Amino acid sequence: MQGLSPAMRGEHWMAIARHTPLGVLCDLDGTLVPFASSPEEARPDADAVTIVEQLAALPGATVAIVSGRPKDWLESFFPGDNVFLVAEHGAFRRGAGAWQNVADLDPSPLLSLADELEALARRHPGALLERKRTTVALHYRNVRRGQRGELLIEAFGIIDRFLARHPAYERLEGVLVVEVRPASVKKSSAVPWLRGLAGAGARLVAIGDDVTDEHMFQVLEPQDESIVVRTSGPRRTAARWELNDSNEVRAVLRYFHGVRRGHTPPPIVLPREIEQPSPQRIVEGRDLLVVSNRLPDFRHVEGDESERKRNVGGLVSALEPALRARGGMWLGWSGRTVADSEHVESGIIDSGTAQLAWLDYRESWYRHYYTGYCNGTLWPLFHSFPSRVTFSDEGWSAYQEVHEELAKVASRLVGPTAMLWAHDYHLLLFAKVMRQRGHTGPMGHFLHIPFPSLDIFSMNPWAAQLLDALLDFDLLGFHTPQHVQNFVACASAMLPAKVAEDVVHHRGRATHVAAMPIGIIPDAFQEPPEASVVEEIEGLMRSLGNSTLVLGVDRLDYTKGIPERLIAFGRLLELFPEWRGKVSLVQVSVPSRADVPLYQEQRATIEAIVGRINGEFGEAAWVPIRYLYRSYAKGQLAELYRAARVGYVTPLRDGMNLVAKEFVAAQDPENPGVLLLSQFAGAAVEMRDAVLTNPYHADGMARDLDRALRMELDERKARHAKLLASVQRSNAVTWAEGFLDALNACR
Ligand code: ADQ
Repeated sequence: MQGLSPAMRGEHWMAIARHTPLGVLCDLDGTLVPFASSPEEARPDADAVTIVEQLAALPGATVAIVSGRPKDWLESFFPGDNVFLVAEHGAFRRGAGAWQNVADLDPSPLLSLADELEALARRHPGALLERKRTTVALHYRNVRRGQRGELLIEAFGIIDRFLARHPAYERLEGVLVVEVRPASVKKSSAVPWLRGLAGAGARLVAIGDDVTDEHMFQVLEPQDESIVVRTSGPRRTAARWELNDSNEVRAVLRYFHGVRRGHTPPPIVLPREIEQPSPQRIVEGRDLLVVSNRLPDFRHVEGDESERKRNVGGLVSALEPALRARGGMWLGWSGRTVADSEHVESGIIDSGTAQLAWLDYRESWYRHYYTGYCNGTLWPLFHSFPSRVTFSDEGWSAYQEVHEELAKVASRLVGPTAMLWAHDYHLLLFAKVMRQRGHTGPMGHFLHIPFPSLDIFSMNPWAAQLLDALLDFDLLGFHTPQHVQNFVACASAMLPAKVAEDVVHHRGRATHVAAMPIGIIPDAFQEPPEASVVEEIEGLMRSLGNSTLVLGVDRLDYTKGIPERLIAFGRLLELFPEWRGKVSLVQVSVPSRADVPLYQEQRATIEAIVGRINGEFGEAAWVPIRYLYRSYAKGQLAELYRAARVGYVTPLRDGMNLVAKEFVAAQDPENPGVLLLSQFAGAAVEMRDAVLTNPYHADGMARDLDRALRMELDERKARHAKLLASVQRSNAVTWAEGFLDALNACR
């Protein structure tokens, strides 16, 4: 039925308009009524009411207004009972008789949520909270674009906490509104209801603009029609037809009325057929595409569990508001591999937190691209571990091939002027392959790991190609000024590129470079812990003989300096025997890249050192080191951080290190722990009030640990207050918004 000619389209709609029984389900806001700056101002005018009432009055036609609005409000516009009403997304409905309460849910838990969201809305100019009987809706249409991110991140925090306690509710995002409502109540329930009221053989036409209207579209039957109203621009839809705005919706309803009354319709607007996107094709006009190796929150991911968890925590929280506010999408690897002989699948899913476009990798890409060039070449090289680097031609070929494939998918997903943001060492060639495909929109890259010095970087046989490709981006973001300087030094030494302040000129293009240290969402580590979490961590402390806790938390990776940290802890027990029996180190390592031999070796090395130190110093009632090879949920980590006297964060090299920031955020300001931080973590640039240490020097680190353990409360409080202020000021949301603003400004 796709691709009807104009004449056939006319006939098709004429047949529908004449059909008896005909049922129409029409949304109000954004559909029959244009959006206004506040929900109070958006109300059906006399024209809208008349059109609906006239159509509903005709024999064989049944019309329901299906809205998220409260029932009394709807009834004030449509008092007569020939127009059927569905309020609060289906919680209440009025057919020919009295209102029915369909949901029958106790709305009282929503009251405190509404109070909290209202208080939040008051702090954000333009935000507005709408309270309904069974739902609350936070409208942010009037909040300035650059400020929506901060509002949303706080709002999602509040809502997610509520949902954890009240699973019968769900969060639903509409057009610049986020709503919390009973999960069992959806507009889809109106469809069978109206079908029953319309009578046997009915054809239904559902019209709406919002994601809540998609629920109706999804349950229609083949004889029915669905029309999406593009009030807020393009988005993915299950609808077959589209209209531009409420004027066109009214014109179509008038047309139905006219045809059913036997009039020859005037020159009319008819719904236009939507070219249905294939799974790989999305409507152009989306203005932001984020590309990273791993997708956030991707349920089907196999393999490296740790990286998925990591993505879920950090980057996705940072980028989610930006993606939402810009109608963006996220492209990356599904985590699945297919045999080289098989077709490479790609597709799109809605994860609930973001719209995700995924791509499977060939097995040879996994081997040569992911574990090869990315994690066997670039990761150790960029962390200045040249002895761990392997170079292979196959790796470099696969690196280019995966970029080509990703570019092919990306250019189907967005138009040539969209903004693209690529992440990390997996995607250094991304701008180049996109430019080759004619992409003209702004493109930025953020490197999450360090950029090494010239002598190290130039060991890479393809160093010049990488630099040349990086200069196809408009903006390159790094964690620290040192990483920026290293990049600029490499570009000026290895390419005929000219550097003027923070701009590198090459091949007639200008690339801006900047240090933009990433942050965390501090609130996420400051929430009061759940009782079960407190119990679990208290149990752990008891098992340590209630000694003072020194805590290490990392992905298991040789860059994190875990063996060096354990050895230095052993030196503490030798150099300062007074700590024996009084202090324990808990090292939590989340499994990572576990199928790479180097990482397996790390694990064995660590376990051997733990065994040696525990064997040497351990006593019946005291374990010096507890090694936990597992992942923890955020709430558990926060409670562990709070329980620790020292945050022992000593990577040999790290782009930033978020654990350092999380540790600070989680502390009790009245009795904070001390952050012992490697001078080689990017975080050391901003966190000068930590105790900085050199992880290569075991005795020095043991002395620094002793100092941290002995630090008096006044000094701990003073250092913590300054660290916390910086963690709060420069957070994940300001980082993401800052990057996107800078990228905008490049053009
Ligand atoms: P990573 O190398 O993964 O990130 P890091 O910044 O410390 O390093 O982030 C690790 C994350 O994993 C933290 O959010 C932490 O809470 C979490 N995590 C660690 N151990 C865990 C465990 N056992 N259970 C649950 N969660 C655990 C890369 C770069 C860093 C840079 C970040 C962001 O290598 O230098 O800071 O990206 O840019």
